[in-house]
Amino acid sequence: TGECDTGMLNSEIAALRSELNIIKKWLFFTLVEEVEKKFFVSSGRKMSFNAVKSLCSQFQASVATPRNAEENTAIQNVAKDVAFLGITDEENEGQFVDITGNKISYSNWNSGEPNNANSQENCVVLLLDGTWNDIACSNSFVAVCEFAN
Ligand code: NAG
Repeated sequence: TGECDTGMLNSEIAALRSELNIIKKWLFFTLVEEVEKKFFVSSGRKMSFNAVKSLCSQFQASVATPRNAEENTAIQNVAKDVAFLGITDEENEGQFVDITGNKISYSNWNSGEPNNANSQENCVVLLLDGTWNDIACSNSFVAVCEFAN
């Protein structure tokens, strides 16, 4: 009967849900750093800033942009190497903005940075020690994307 079919479907849905939850936990445990409102994932591959931007947008994600020290550390943990952040001063030299064009309110520059070396550094990388350096956008660094949670 219809009732019976619905019962079978409901228990099948419950079984799939619980299976998905286990897989999600496993993925997060091995690949993901989660903070309050977002999570960070790295492809582990190095590429130019434009390539990182298009890679992240393919997954409806954004380039990792730390808004506080906790997020900065989370990106560091997931990247395991020097990684691009979603911050540039391509529009106005010395005015660092996020991907949406908003002025950043948190920063963690290395001492002496940003220095716009050779007048060519409009992108930002997270160094291994967690501090930031401005760098040419054409250089290749690890891609880290952020997803809304
Ligand atoms: C250079 C960096 C530069 C940084 C400087 C600090 C490259 C290509 N250039 O090696 O961004 O400001 O060190 O001393 O990595």
